[in-house]
Amino acid sequence: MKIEAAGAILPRFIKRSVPSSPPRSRCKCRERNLLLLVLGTFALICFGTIFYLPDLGEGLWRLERLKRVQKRVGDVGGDLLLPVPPPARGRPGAAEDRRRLYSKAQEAAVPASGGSVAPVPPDPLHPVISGGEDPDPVMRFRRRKIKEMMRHAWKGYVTYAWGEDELRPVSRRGRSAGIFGRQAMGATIVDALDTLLIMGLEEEFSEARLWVKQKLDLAHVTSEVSVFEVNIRYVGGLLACFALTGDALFRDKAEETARALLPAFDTPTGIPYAMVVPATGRAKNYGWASMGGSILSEFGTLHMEFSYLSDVTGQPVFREKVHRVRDQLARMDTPGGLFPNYLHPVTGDWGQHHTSVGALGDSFYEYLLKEWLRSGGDDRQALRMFQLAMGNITDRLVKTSDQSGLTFVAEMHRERLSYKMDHLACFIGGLYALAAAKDPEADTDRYLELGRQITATCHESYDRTATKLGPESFRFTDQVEARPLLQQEKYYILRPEVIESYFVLWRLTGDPKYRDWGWQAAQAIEQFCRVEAGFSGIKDVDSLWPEHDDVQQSFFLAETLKYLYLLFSDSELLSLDQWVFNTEAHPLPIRGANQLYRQTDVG
Ligand code: DMJ
Repeated sequence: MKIEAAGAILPRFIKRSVPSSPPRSRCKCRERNLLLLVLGTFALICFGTIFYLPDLGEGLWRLERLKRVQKRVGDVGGDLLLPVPPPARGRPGAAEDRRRLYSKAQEAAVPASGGSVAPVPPDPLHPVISGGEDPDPVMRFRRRKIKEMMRHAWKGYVTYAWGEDELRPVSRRGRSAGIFGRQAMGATIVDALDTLLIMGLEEEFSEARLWVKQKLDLAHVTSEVSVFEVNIRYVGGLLACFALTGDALFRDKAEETARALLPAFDTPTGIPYAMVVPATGRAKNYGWASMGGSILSEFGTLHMEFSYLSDVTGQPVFREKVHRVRDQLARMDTPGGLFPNYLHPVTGDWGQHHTSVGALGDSFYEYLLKEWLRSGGDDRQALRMFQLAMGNITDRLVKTSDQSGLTFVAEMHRERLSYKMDHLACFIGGLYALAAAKDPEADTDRYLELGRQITATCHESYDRTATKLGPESFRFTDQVEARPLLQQEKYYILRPEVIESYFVLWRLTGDPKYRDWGWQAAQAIEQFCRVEAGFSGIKDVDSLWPEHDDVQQSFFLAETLKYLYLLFSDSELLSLDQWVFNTEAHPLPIRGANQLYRQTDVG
């Protein structure tokens, strides 16, 4: 407020003194007084800012606000208001692709929150897996705030739902998620483990590890669990912890859990069923999925974890299963070059011709590129399929809206386009950018630009709501752009995909606007989703008093908070040159590029 007042004084002072030309002595005296007043105000603010800096809370919130105001007042003394953040240290640049992308981004970027970026080669021998503070005090403050949010989410879960799958933060009880069977299987514990570790929450990590050691036993669950969900959250989470710590407990639990899923693969095609009862091996598909079909985003999202598991256990069975799935897919004709979302595991026929990078399709595309990366470039089949699939998606599904010129990815239903994007589909902005950086044959400029534009569209989907949180789906019609059309599209369940793309784009381009967008989202989550016992999804992103859905999804701790934390960390922390994130944000090491790969030759 003081700064706004100062900003208002300056122009008035200049205006009054010039045209009226008062007597020299009076003018001088008034000038001196005003000047003293302005300088005094600036000195007070600077002193106040510095004084409050060590006091993590208030002072830095104020710094945030000051910074915003500074942006607004522009040149009028702006530099005096805030200390210039120290230059960023050690932004990695070992990979040539990264350097190329980075300098391109620098040309285009309009710095919004300061902090220059100087490429310095990372040390490949010492992957940074915790710490990683950013030199910019604003980023350090934001990161501390995200860590506090993680503590709050965790505490609520520990207090009211320990051992259950998820927390109901409003009614303060546990929630058994169904996708993990009827028994409580501690999904939040396993999903959150690596976030706790990366954030340096050691006590919390230790209590979580103890639960894994004493209680985690998916192999004996007597009800149906989702093969996909168990893989990405449990197997992925445990493997990430094994890589990060070298603690064999995590590897052994990952193996035990993945073994419990293997009966689902016993089909004529090798395409697994969606659900399995671990204790009996009975497997089946969802009744609603196109005539008993398996789902592309589910059976196509196993490769990273299963292949890595084979490498660290020396047991080839896991890799064999997923390679069979891939070989089956690679043999099939794709209608119009697009992969339909359903495939029958017995007949090997496609189901309904519905293609989407949102629900039912999304992470299949993600894993094609990422498994090629994770395998250190070994899995060429994955890269080839990625190039083909994304080439056709880019040609046929990427569209631009009429009024605002927003780029989005449409869906295809039979031969008809549907101009709708799911929140889930927003990961694709980051994926385009990753392909631009890593795929040697990608059209770098085009893919990077698509990554930027689609991410900007997803940001619009947040910015155009009352809460500044994005809806579950948004549309592009004559009436609306990047807005939900139906009431049932308006909910936000703490999903990560938009923030995930901000994170990837920030890492690959260095454009500070992604950090600002991430911070906007974090503040909105804090304002509308935080409740006394944790964080809850909301039912209407357009209501300023939204009703809570009373679920704290485990992916909020695994993904949303982790990506936010990394967004405000130094880029050396879990460098994208050494790690690749599975679809649940669990970091897996890149073979040949990461000392923590921990391959075993046994078996
Ligand atoms: C997560 O479990 C994963 O990101 C998955 O790939 C998609 N859905 C949720 C988050 O929205």
